[in-house]
Parts: sequence; C-alpha cells; structure tokens
Amino acid sequence: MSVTAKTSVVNLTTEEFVHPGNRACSGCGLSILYRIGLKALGRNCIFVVPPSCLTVMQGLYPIAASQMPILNGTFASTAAIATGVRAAMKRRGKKTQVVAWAGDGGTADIGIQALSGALERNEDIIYICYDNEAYMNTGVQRSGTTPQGGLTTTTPYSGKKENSKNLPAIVAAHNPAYVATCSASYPLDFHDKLLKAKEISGLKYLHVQTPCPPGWGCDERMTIKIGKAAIDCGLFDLYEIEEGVKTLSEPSQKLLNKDKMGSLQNYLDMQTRFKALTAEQIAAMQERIDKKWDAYRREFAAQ
Ligand SMILES: Cc1ncc(C[n+]2csc(CCOP(=O)(O)OP(=O)(O)O)c2C)c(N)n1
Ligand code: SF4
Ligand SMILES: [Mg+2]
Repeated sequence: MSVTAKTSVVNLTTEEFVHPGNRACSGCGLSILYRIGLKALGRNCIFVVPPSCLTVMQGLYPIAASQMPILNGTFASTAAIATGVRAAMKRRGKKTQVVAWAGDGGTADIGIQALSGALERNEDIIYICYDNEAYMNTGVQRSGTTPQGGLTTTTPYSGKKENSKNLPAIVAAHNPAYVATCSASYPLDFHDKLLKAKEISGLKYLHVQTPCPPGWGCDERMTIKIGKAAIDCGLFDLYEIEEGVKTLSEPSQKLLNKDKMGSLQNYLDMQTRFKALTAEQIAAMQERIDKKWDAYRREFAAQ
C-alpha cells in the first residue's frame, strides 16, 4: 500500500504562491487545495484553466490572487491547450510543468473529449479535476459527477435521476502514467501526490473531491469534516494507480477492516443537497458501497 502523506505542517514550505485574499466563498475546499497544491508544484509551472470557480478565485491581472502564469481557455479545450503549451515549452528546451486545472463540469462533461485525446497520446502534463459535484460558478447546476439523488438548481425536486460518472475510472481505462484520487480534506496527501506526479513523465491525472458549502448546503466550517466523512463511510475512496497497479491511500486503507466503516447517514445529514433522498435510495447507496468494499477486501487480501 502506498502514499502516506510525508509532508506535515512542520515541513510544509512557508513560501506562498497565492496572495492573501481572493474571491472564493469562505470555507471553499478549492481555495485550500490551490494554496497547498501550488506549494508542491512550485514556480516552474504554467496553468491552463477553463471557466470555473478557479478562474474567479485566481482573479485577473493586476489584482490576481495567484502569482502564477495562467492561461484561461474555453471549456472544451483545456487538455488541448495544455498539450500545445507543453509542446511549445519542449520546443524551447524548457522543462516548465504544464498543469491543466479544471472543475468537474469542465472535465466530466464539456472537456472530456480533449482530455480523452490527451490521455490517448499520453501528453506530458498534469491534469487536476477538482470535483465539487456540480457547476458551482454559475449557480449550482447538475454535472455528470453530481451524485444520484442530489439536489441542484437543475435537478427535479426528487434529486438527480442519473448515476454519477466515475471519472477517475474512465481516465484509468486509458492507462495513463498516473491516476490518483484526493480530497480537499487531506490537502497534504494531495500535496505529496503532486510531488510524485511531477517526477513522472506522461499524463498524470488527479481527481479531487472538493466540498463546496453553498453548493452542498452545509455550514462553511464543515468543509474538512464533510470531506473526511465521505471517505470514512467508504463513498469516496483515496487511491493511486501507477503502471496499472492500484493502491489505497492511508485514509481509505483503514476501511479494509469492516469495523472501521463510518456512517453514510452521517455524511448525508451534513448537507441539504441530500434532503430529498428516500430510505430506499440510501439503502441502495449503502449496498453499492458495501459491494465496492467487499471487492477491495478480496483484491487486497489476495496481494
Ligand atoms: C461553453 C460555455 N458554456 C457555459 C459557460 C458558463 N460557465 C462558466 S463557469 C461554469 C461552471 C463550471 O463548472 P465546473 O467546471 O464544475 O467548475 P465550478 O464552477 O464548479 O468550479 C459555466 C457553466 C461558459 N463559460 N462556456
Ligand atoms: S461556489 Fe463552491 S467551489 Fe465555488 S468558490 Fe464558492 S465554495 Fe468554492
Ligand atoms: Mg464543479
């Protein structure tokens, strides 16, 4: 099993790449990831960012919150732009790390064809999808990763009817150099997975569950607790896939012991977006979680 976060608050660099003050809502999971993620990525980076809360949070020159060079592109072309920027850097003999950083709407739905092409070509870029499970920047519209039964401004009163897309699994089916799932509630795990991604050539994909207080209907002080609850109940799992081999990351490893499984109901109760779920739907969710973890237990017991 792998990645235990090795960076701690004691040895995390004190260098900051984000100016104090930005336009994110208070309690935004993305702003935590952005600040800590940039510490891992360092200065030798160019970011490619499609329309999203990240564009708004980074801000515009001369009052930008970010100190990094950023290219804002169109929704559909994030991975294609990143491909072009990387090729230009290579042509100039520069090792500049190109980082595409997009939301779930910009990745699971609108940008998926450009991402699939870049994955097939195994472009030498890092692609980060911060998944707040809806189109938040434009007022909480449902996306491909909105959970079934979740409420948004464009779902029926009974919640989203469809299943959510398992985006990291779709990406992993392309066999890229590196796939990792992360959570805004474990920013140092994200930090260390980025450190690892920087050392690998080819396409590195990090999928990060990112609590969003206004979109999820929760208190802004609950961001970290909600992300942890999603992992504790086994709904969202942290893992890495390197050369086709999957390993669970530390916060999820403990669930291989069935007695350590947390409560799904506890996770759902923390957010108003799940208030339309029926008892049958919750039981079906629990059944899916149990099946997934039974399969993990068989897979990892055999190793
Ligand atoms: C082609 C196109 N359609 C719609 C928009 C409007 N728009 C801007 S940001 C956004 C939401 C993006 O959602 P997501 O990628 O999940 O990022 P988040 O806002 O959740 O951070 C939308 C629909 C746009 N800019 N371009
Ligand atoms: S809407 Fe959500 S993701 Fe966007 S800035 Fe606010 S908290 Fe962050
Ligand atoms: Mg989103």
